[in-house]
Amino acid sequence: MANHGADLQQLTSWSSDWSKIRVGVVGLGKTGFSVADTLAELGSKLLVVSESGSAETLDILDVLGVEYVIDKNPEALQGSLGAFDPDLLIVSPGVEPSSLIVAEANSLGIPVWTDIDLAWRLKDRFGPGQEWICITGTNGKTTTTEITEAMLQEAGFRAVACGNIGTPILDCIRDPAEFEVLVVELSSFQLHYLDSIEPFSAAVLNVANDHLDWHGGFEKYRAAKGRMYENTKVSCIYNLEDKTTEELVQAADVKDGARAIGFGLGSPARSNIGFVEDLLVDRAFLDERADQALEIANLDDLASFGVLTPHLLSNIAAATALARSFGAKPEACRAALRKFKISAHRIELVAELAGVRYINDSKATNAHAAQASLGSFDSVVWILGGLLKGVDISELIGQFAPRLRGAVIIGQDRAEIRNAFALLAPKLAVTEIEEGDQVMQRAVIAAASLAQSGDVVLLAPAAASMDQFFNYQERGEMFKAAVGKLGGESR
Ligand code: UMA
Repeated sequence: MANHGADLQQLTSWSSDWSKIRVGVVGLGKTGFSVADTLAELGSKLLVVSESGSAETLDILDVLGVEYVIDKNPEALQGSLGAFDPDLLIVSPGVEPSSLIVAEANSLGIPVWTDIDLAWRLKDRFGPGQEWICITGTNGKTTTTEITEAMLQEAGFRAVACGNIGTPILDCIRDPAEFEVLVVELSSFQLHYLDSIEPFSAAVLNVANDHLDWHGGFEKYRAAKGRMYENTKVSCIYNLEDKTTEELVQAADVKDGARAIGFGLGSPARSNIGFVEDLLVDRAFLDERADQALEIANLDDLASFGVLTPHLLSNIAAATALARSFGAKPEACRAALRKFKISAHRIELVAELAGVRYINDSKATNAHAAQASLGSFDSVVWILGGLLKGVDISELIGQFAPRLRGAVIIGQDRAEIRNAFALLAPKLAVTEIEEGDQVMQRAVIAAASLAQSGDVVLLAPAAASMDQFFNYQERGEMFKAAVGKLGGESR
């Protein structure tokens, strides 16, 4: 490993001397650009290597004087990095641990960080005291992050959501708004590489199979999620209905005094948050929690959420726990819930045509998310498929086959899904949509022909979208457009 006089242990602050280190930045999407931009400002010596990079981004790097190598060939990128001789690599979350570059860095003892580790050291950009509230989980991260942000803002805190949700964390660290609390959505990719942070409060919403090909198996994925609670200072928030999350809290090395707070759909015991009939109540963040509960909201306050699935109620309880742990008052939580608008593509009612409801849950990019939406409806024509990411979805198919009127399969991994249906629900009407033009429109027409009044046509693919669409948003937009073409009134 190179030694250029840099001691990474000393680099703990925005005001540390970052100019002595040589940093290899791997990947040039949102993360890589934010890292390069930040470290260029701090004077580090940089080489960005990436398999791709937009012309616009490369222009900016030219202006910043940052060197880069763009090459599809990982060996070429590795060669350039080797010649650059970095003290530190900062990788984008999409870069797999088994990749040549990461494997080489590990064998040479070169530390590998993500933007999250860098941001932790730079979070005093506008002074000390910024806190992080961190959220992960297989499913529901983004919604929970957004609700937490809304509650904290309503309570008067300068709060912002960032991380995997889409805004790179370094952008928020450097934002002149001088945020006092970041609500950080963390993916299993970011957690895998995470070195050491100290969240104010942390939540793991649930743990189920996802991204198994990236991590190399469920145990590694679970272990990555478990890192979320390490060093938490105030509240470790876990899901009472998901035993794994509680086990992860128990196994974590947290700061003295940190409390475990459970959230769930049932009536909460002391130190938990949950529901008593149609009331959301807090029995965690009040002095009289032994024998009292604090009302946060009722189901009428949640009207703007649309379809209130159990999964969504669980996210709301988790967000309430996080916001309350930071001191948001019950009335602020309630006001935020009343105003909240759920983002598009999450169990979104698109139209009702001839008694059939068309629901867009394109955000269901894994089996766990699809399970949450399938479980919310009694009779479903299910549009599914795409990239399964190494996950076997037969259990999901077996579980929900009795509720299905039919299924329409799209995407690259169709054969696997078709075989699972043949085995587990051989009598079910299953239509396969071949690749080609207007995949979603053909899928919606096929689903409509199977559906009967009272059914739901549900796009909940249980798979990633990138084989046929730019991302899950585009997949959802295409679904909405195709439903629109069926000729009904959109709502
Ligand atoms: N690249 C390489 N080599 C590789 C992999 C990627 O050079 O082995 C390059 C690509 O050519 C491209 C860049 O790296 O130039 C892309 O990096 P990236 O895939 O890490 O994507 P970013 O644009 O940096 O976006 C990342 C997150 N993406 C992933 O984790 C895959 C975004 O989450 C996140 O919003 C963003 O950082 C800001 O923090 C997206 C996501 O899909 C939404 N997340 C997954 C999920 O939610 O399931 C984990």
